[in-house]
Amino acid sequence: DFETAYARDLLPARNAPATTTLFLTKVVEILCDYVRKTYDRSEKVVDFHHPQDLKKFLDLEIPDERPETLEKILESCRETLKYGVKTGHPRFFNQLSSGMDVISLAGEWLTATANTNMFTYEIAPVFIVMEEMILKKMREIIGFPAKSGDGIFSPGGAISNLYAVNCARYKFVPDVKKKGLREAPKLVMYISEHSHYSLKRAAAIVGIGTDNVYAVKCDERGKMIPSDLERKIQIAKSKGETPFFVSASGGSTVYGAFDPLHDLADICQRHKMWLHVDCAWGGGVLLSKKYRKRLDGIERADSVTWNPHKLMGVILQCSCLLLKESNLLQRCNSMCADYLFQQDKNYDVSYDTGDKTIQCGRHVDVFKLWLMWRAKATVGFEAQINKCFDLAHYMTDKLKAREGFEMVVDEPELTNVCFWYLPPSIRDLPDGPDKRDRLAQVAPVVKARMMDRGMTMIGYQPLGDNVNFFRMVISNPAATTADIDYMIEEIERLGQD
Ligand code: ABU
Repeated sequence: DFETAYARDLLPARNAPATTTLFLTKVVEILCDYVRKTYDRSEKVVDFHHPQDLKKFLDLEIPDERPETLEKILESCRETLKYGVKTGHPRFFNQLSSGMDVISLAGEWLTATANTNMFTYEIAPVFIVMEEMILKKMREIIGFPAKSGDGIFSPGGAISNLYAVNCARYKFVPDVKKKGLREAPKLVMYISEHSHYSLKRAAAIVGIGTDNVYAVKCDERGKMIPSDLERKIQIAKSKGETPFFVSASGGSTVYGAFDPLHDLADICQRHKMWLHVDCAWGGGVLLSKKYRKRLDGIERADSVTWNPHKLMGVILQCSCLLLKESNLLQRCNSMCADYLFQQDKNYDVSYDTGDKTIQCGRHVDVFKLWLMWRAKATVGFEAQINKCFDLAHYMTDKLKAREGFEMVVDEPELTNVCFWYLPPSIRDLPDGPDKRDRLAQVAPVVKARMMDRGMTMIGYQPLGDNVNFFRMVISNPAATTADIDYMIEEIERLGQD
């Protein structure tokens, strides 16, 4: 009877295994109920409430004296899931990461049960050898040389990008690790105007400074223009600056654009600069024979960010930084703390990955990917990714043929479908500031109404000269053409004047 039982009645209490098993079985029932509802289209994606209301009816209090009963604890589990967002729902199109792969989920549950830390082999032996093996496989898929290279799983694409900037900076000015930036040349780096904001923040964190991050122009499809990069490098050099790093996008965040990697690699080679490819979002295309050419030239990069929790649909979070050069991470980041990384251990201490990270403790992110990859094989990922592309093409064709919709990018290169919805009242207005202002209000209003109904979700944003437009992201293999139709019809319903 959980009404009268408490945490103290569970293991490690005496005679507690049966109660513990029963309690955990109840938790698993709650989780399985949530998984079932996630795939049920009659269920809402979100039961949205504003923070002030949510705080009123959620019981958030932390007791100081009187612990809650196990029944209350189970109730907290139910409540937490009830008011969360079902990011695995087939009608959730809001984010680059979506879906709920059941095997990957099982992997995450196991990982939590193992409750260990990736910093040393001695406490995570199985996960450490898995990580080594998976990173090697990902490097091979990229096309990096087989006999060298390195990598690390990190807490998200932003941190993987930070690793890349930090490693490149170390490679160019190794002294910076000890002496700081005071005696370093004025390093400058290049991103595209559509790059993920984390690259600019990485520059702020490592002391390069955001003023020294130059944004390279993109064409109308969102692809970096190599001649503008070349021009900006020449200008920097003429001012005595030291260009050292270019970040290309392999699937930009909003448009899903792929930068021309061979052209950028030629420029980096000529100017002896580091080429990073941020394909956090689009890295999965490497697994598709049909679409991997989008990333032609990636093998010429020095570093790559690739998030399996995006296009590959692995449960959050799962992000990798892959490097062409061996040992750079260790040289760049090691602090040799001998309370943790003793060099006289009874095993090969190169397997203690903790000293090459910018963290200390590190979550196990590899297992859910390894398990999922085994369960579906590379061909399974390929089929799932190709399906997302098919859906994006289906939606693009539909929008083009439908009155009231206008594409932002005519032919998406990835599975981002960016478009405006023009309600009847503004459709026939002449182009100009008034129409733009009114169009800019459409997406936020429709989105707010959509959140209130809770049956589907899509994102929106402005970009450059383009006022607010919708960004549909298709990365959930559970979605179907009917879900795409539902979204289009929902926008029309909610977008009435
Ligand atoms: N790298 C985070 C991407 C966020 C999103 O658009 O889903």
